[in-house]
Amino acid sequence: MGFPWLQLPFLFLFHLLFTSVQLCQIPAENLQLIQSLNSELLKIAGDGSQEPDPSLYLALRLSNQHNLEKEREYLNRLSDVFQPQSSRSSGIPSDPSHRKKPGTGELALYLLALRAACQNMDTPERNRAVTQLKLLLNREMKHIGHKEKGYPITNYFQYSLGILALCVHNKRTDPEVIRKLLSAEHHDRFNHHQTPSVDTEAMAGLAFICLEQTPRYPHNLQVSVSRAVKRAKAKILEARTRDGVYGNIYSTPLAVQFLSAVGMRQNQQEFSSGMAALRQSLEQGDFQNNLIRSQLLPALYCKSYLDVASMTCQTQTESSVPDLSLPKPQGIDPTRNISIRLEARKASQLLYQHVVVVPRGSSLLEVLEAAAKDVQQPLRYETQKTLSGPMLTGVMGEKPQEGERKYWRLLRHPNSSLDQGIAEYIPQNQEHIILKMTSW
Ligand code: B12
Ligand SMILES: *[C@@H]1O[C@H](CO)[C@@H](O)[C@H](O)[C@H]1NC(C)=O
Ligand SMILES: *[C@@H]1O[C@H](CO)[C@@H](O)[C@H](O)[C@H]1NC(C)=O
Repeated sequence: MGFPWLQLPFLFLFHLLFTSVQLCQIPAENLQLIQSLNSELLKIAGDGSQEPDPSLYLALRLSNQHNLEKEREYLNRLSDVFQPQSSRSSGIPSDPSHRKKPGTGELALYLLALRAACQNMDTPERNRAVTQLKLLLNREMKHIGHKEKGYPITNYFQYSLGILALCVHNKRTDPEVIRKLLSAEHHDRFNHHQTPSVDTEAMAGLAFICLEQTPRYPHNLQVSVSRAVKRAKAKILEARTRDGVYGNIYSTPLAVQFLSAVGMRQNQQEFSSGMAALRQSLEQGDFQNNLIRSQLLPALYCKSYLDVASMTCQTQTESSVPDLSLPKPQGIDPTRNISIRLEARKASQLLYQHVVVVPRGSSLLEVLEAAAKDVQQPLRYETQKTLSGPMLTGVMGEKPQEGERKYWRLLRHPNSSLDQGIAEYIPQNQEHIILKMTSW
């Protein structure tokens, strides 16, 4: 006992290590499930026919297990799409018309991805990407306007992602941009069709925690940021349902990410019940959407997008991800047909109504496809590719005008809003689906 003063810090460190391991303990029976999720995300990353998605890369980086080779390849593909000038591989100068013009959210996700890869940001192109994001955020801010009467060009979810991305890179954001988000949060402006969006609250909350942890703004702004973190936490906890879900099951991954970032742990009931709900839904095969899956994986490891800020890549080691698969929905049953009543409305106008016959297990998208093939009464519709999958953008030639805050909402008669998109939702026999042009 020569140096008794040395023991205390050691004990403290030991305690810290020990508890931090314990605080995100994954029950053995769930581990395989989570590894299956990881494995499926890696398979998608390896599929060259799909456009690379920065949120998928983020998920792989925030996992506890790594296939470093595949992650590196995926990062290269991402850079080729987002910053083709840097393409080292082909040697062919990239066609500027093929260059992606990412919006606020996508650019923010790409910058988060670069941080998750511990990439050196001190290159002209990467600096340009940061400047570009600042520019986009400024445009969004101007669009919101004075007294926060307006809205961002995209939405507050992407606006928050942008602030978060600059923050994890330790880049300065215009304080006025931050103030607008604070004010919107304070005045409950994160609503999509009258219901508060837990996803947006969580993303804004992550941005606020990041700003709180890297104080560099005027004192009064920092005070407001800390208050906003507390408010976001209270609102998210309040959105908890009896099943332990925050908002709906698809906003729960980001809600749990936020709660992790704000310091909640498994030994707190509100947190562990959210986690249990996620695992159970994963087991039931409820998570079919790849974007949501990529928001889910970090949550299951008690991590959040904020954790990329402190990512140290040297300590990550290769650990083979077992080749596993998640449970799938039953799939199409060609031996049984079902009928779906489909209708499309714009205000009081009925644009389309028909009963469509499809094999059981068909997705809503397959119902639309079948309806389009009907000779007597063909449905006309359009979709657009997004990171979340195909979005329904037009029905019978009706599309929201550019800049108009309207969309084709998916409903089940009489008025329940679907919580999945056309590619994932599986209607049951005799269901009555309404496509309704709605403001948001
Ligand atoms: C903002 C938002 C909207 C806005 C988007 C408009 C806009 N210009 O911003 C509005 C209100 C229109 C909307 C609509 C819908 N949404 Co929404 N939306 C979001 C939110 C909060 C952020 C999306 C975003 O900006 N992402 C960031 C950028 C970088 O990614 P992106 O792919 O480029 O973003 C575009 C797409 O996400 C698209 N989009 C938005 N929602 C959806 C849903 C689906 C299924 C698809 C394919 C595309 C899509 O709009 C974005 C902007 O153009 C997410 C939350 C989340 N956790 O991701 C929910 C979320 C993606 N939406 C969801 C749902 C269910 C819908 C609807 C199907 C609801 C309905 N019953 O009609 C509709 C889509 C219907 C259709 N026509 O296909 C779910 C999806 C769950 C799942 N299982 O996949 C989420 C996760 C919310 C939730 N927790 O329930 N949404
Ligand atoms: C299902 O419907 C299609 C189209 O109407 C028809 O061709 C097919 O024979 C039906 N299948 C069954 C099993 O009834
Ligand atoms: C749906 O309609 C019922 C009956 O008209 C009503 O009581 C309920 O509030 C409505 N729900 C929503 C989400 O609009």
